[in-house]
Amino acid sequence: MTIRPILIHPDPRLKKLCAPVAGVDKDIAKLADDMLATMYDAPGVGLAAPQVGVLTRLFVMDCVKDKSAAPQPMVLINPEITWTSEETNVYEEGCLSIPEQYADVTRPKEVRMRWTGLDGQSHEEQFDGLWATCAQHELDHLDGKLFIDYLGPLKRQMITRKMEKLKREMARG
Ligand code: K2U
Ligand code: ZN
Repeated sequence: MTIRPILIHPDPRLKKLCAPVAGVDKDIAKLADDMLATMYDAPGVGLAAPQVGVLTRLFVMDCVKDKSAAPQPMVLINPEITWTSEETNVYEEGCLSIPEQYADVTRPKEVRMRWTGLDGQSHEEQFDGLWATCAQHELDHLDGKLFIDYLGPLKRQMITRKMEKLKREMARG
């Protein structure tokens, strides 16, 4: 497995609509393996393919909070939402592509998703808690949407300017 660099906002690749995965093959399996390694290394609880520069509809997540519990890595290929709860909740979200910036985002409290697994089979599951928030956050990435897109224009612009400054400093080394 390879830890891949994570793109930092603003980057046009983070705003693109990702293409469906045509077939589950060894390249997709390698991408998923690298994304899980990159996610755990960050650390994070989710990661979408466009965040490592691959504009395809795949994300990984593992929202197990108890570090003494066994990890529960999930790979969701061509995921789609099949149901959302009326009830919403607010979570202070972050993003590995927008480091050290956090803001409250309101999303449906529970969500059902259908996807293709690495086994090539169709799966469907209902998520709640952090799993629900993370799954919706990652699916947004596949549609070129970032959590800052739910904020007002001034707050979004302030965060973008901070990231532009960070990228200039990173470029200077
Ligand atoms: O997509 C990403 O950037 C990964 C996020 C996923 C995420 C964002 C907001 C809420 C839940 C998940 C990273 O995991 S951000 C780091 C993090 C870690 C623990 C809890 C929340 C966020
Ligand atoms: Zn994110």
